[in-house]
Amino acid sequence: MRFFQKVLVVLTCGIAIILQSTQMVRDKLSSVAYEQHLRLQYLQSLRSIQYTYDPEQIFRPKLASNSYSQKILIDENRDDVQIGMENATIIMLVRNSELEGALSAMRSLEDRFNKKYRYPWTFLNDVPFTDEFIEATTLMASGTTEYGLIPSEEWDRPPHIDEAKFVQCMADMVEKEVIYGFSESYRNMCRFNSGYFFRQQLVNKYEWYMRVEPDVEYYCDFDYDPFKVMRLNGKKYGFIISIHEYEETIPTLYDTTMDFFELNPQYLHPNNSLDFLTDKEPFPNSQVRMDVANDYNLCHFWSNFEIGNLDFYRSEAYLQYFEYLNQAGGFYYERWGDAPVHTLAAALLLDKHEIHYFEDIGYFHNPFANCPSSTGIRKSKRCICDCSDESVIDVLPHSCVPIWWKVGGKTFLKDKGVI
Ligand SMILES: Nc1nc2c(ncn2[C@@H]2O[C@H](COP(=O)(O)OP(=O)(O)OP(=O)(O)O)[C@@H](O)[C@H]2O)c(=O)[nH]1
Ligand SMILES: [Mg+2]
Repeated sequence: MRFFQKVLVVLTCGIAIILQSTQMVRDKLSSVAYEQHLRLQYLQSLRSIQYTYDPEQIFRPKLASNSYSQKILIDENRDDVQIGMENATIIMLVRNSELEGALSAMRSLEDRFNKKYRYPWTFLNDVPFTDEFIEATTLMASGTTEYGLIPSEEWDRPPHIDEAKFVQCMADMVEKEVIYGFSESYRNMCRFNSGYFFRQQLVNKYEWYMRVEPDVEYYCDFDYDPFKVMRLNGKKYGFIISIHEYEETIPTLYDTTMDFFELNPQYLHPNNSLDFLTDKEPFPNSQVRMDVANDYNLCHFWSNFEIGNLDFYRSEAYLQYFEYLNQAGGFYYERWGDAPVHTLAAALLLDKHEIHYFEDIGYFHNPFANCPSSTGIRKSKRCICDCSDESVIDVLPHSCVPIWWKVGGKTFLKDKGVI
């Protein structure tokens, strides 16, 4: 090759290399600029979400952007209009710190029941709910949600409770290792659930309630509207699990209740369920003996699941009964639970036929469960539960359900054709 030809080849290659690297630099520069542009856009959109986020506009939360869905924000047209026809709400008293358990319980109830009816949820708390709690629970609910702050007079220890006596009683319970004996807030909760949940401003407009607690689980589809079933059948109080209460938490509750009815015999229903409270006959093959100091057998409806009529609690009879207990001070000097209080009231103020055992609803609140015993019901309601599991308490010795069957009568609404 001649000298000039060689120079020409070298020059051409050199120019090509220079051109290519310039292009690469240009590409690189533009991709950096593009990245910066994207980053800026992302930050701006984040900021705008952050600054425009308004708890009042709760249906516009920030959701993950790596979604296959076109819409980054929740569908504005989401339909939360109630379908169920009853004047009812699902109530959860809950702490902000229990958000995860609240969502889990909501998810279970929504999937098994409420998404077909969209009954509204009412959340109650002794401190304001956080935005995080409001946002997450609003998104989990199929219906509307409301959030109430409990007035201090209805939550905190009332002034008529003697401070020194209360401190001493609590110390005694701690020594005896009584369950939750150490906790003042647990006592506040029990008094609130006994006497005030049904008087909250947000609850006043409703006639029916279902109580839900964080971390509970519903094992089966509800294939009917329990509020409607209650109304159509003249029921006022519905339960799932019934067990014996710890005697040390309520040493004087039964006697105080009897004192009340002695003073107010007009409130005692002529067709009451007193036998359910006093039947102490041991179950066949059971070692459980009810050696209680008074006539009460300690049976109570477990109140973490309840479906009830709010007018029952608003009745003069219940309000008077609660106030009598409140003045007696046992919510603080002892550790009266709302479950035995509701039970004694329902058993004595209501006709026994106004109380309903929802045996076909599968349910779990640690450590006990209800799993429908009929195979047909379990299959048709798509239950996920094992009736032989040790948590399933319905006919175990500590269950009071057999006593309820004996006293309240074992009737199935399905047989009557009303479900
Ligand atoms: N806001 C608020 N809610 C409470 C407080 N204490 C209890 N709760 C709620 O009251 C209900 C009953 O309380 P739990 O602690 O579950 O009482 P329990 O069912 O007797 O006992 P566990 O076996 O612990 O479930 C639940 O829904 C709790 O979230 C409290 O101090 N503040
Ligand atoms: Mg609980």
